[in-house]
Amino acid sequence: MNISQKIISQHIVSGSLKEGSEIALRIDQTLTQDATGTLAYLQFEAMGISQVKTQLSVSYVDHNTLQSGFENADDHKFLQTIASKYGLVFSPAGNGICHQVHLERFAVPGKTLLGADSHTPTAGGMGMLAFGAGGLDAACAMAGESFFITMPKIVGVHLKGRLKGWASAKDIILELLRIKTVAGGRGRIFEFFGEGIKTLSVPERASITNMGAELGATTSIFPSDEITRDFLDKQGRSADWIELLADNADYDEELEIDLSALEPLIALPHSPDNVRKVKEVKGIKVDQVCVGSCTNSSLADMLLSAALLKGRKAADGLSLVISPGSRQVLIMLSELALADIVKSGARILECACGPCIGMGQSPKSAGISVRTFNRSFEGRSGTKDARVYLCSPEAALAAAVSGEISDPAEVFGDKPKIEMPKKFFIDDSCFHYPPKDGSGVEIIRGPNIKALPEFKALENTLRLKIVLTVGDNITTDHILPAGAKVLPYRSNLPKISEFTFERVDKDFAKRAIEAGQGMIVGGANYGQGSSREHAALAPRFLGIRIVLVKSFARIHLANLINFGILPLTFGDERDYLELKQGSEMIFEDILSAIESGKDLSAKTVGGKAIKLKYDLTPRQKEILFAGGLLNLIKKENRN
Ligand code: MIC
Ligand code: SF4
Repeated sequence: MNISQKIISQHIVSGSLKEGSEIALRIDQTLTQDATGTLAYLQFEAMGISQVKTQLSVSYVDHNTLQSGFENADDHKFLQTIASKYGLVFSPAGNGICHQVHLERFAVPGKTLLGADSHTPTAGGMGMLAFGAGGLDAACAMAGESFFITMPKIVGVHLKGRLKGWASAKDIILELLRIKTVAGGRGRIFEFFGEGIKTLSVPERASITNMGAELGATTSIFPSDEITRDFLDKQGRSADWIELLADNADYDEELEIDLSALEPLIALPHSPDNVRKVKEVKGIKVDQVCVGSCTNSSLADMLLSAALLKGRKAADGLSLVISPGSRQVLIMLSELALADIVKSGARILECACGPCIGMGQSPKSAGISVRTFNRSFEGRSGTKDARVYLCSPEAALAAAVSGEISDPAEVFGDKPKIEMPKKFFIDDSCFHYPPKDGSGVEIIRGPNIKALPEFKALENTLRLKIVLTVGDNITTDHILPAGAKVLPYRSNLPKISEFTFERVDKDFAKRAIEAGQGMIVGGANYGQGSSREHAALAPRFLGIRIVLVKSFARIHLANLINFGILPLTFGDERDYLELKQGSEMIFEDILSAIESGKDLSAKTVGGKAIKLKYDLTPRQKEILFAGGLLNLIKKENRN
């Protein structure tokens, strides 16, 4: 078996390993972050369970760390107290980005991890089968429920040779994005093998599996080998190591990347798959450079940054910001080389997501920002007309020093060799561990924490206004933006709903409310990007009952179903052009048709029949008929 099959077969509760069949998996660990966690825990609480049932569940605060009002601080306190009550480890603001910290302190090869964040597959760099999901799915896993997915195709990515010159691990995943695009990973696990993997450290592997999320992949994974063992030894966690290797390289699909042929790459605005060679776009003037995020904030990334900045200055007028990924990284960097970074004129940010999620550091109007991050969607930086480029720390710092996109070899000459310390600095005293019995802990809820409304189930016959028509590759950042202005309302659904589709059409929320009940029409890969369930919940709150598109991204599709929105696709994609914003569609006997597995169609008001498709498992149908997963769980608990 390959390693994905091995871990799946050890965790499978129902279903078979046959591609396309629905499988239920036992989840060993969960993680949440503060922007998704507040809702996840409100939902967990509603399930009426006294303790989490996983081997380990960690609640991180890393997204909404700016406290420019009481809202985020309220959320932090809520998260801390609810973690103590239900038996979770709590990682407060300042400890670092969930994925980086989890890799360092908690990820275990061979186990399963479900995280309420789309970049949870970062732990795949450690040989863990790690999935991103909505907060409600994470809450269910904490309650001991299985996680349901459609058995993906396993793609074997053969890494040949070794990286040369200035090419880096980031360029491997950028190359994969160039080949496969942001939709190319749907329904697939990317499993890496070949002699090339032996040249990559765990944090390098994690940069690759992290950005597998941008392929739309179910997850990505590396074997657990001697390199993994070395990383765990240095983290004082030798006992967590197991060897996990593929017995044979038998994959549903295969592709090959010759590492020795790679050179520095860069994704141009506004999509992570818009990849070119750095050389091809050199000379573009740059206003801001950001190094960090869960993709590139490991100690190795930071030490390399320090080595490149030593004795150099950030270009005149350019803003250089650096965010180490964790407290561990920052402590070690400060002992080894932080001064070299500070002397260059760089600004050091706290160990958090920061600029990656628009929590500060928005570029100037029409600014050009070069970032080591994983997403560059329009407006995500907080500046609507900014242009964000994605690349490795090497290429980003070449831009920082020269003031324009540049070939690192021309700016720095030969690449310096980074000496990694023999041991990491270990101090877990900044985590809050739960008491043995949390029943007496009082959960503190500030005024920003609002209870979730109850949602009614779908009706059999519906007349819905098309409140919005959008094109291909709509991201969850389009549907429900993040950033310093919106993020503080992640635990306040009525308020955050006002921002739905704000960047696409600022009247959307108003029109949806006026329509009473409505629908959205979209193109291919609808809902790519983040796992935020607010992108399903907020439209539902505004009365959206159906989303009809050419195709969906995995996590968003699951979130729509979880909140009782019916996801449909076109039977004939040419009909997409027939459906105009503002017109109405009539759906008759939809539930009975779906229940009995019959063909589905709807009519426009003009009388044209539109063929529709639905691809729902029996369990997903049950969720939809109940009006959402939480309704279903409550119903099951009552029975
Ligand atoms: C992101 O990178 O978009 C986020 C913010 O980490 C999200 C989660 C969220 O929206 O809270 C993700 O990747 O899932
Ligand atoms: Fe945080 Fe950015 Fe990573 Fe999302 S992608 S977890 S916002 S650092």
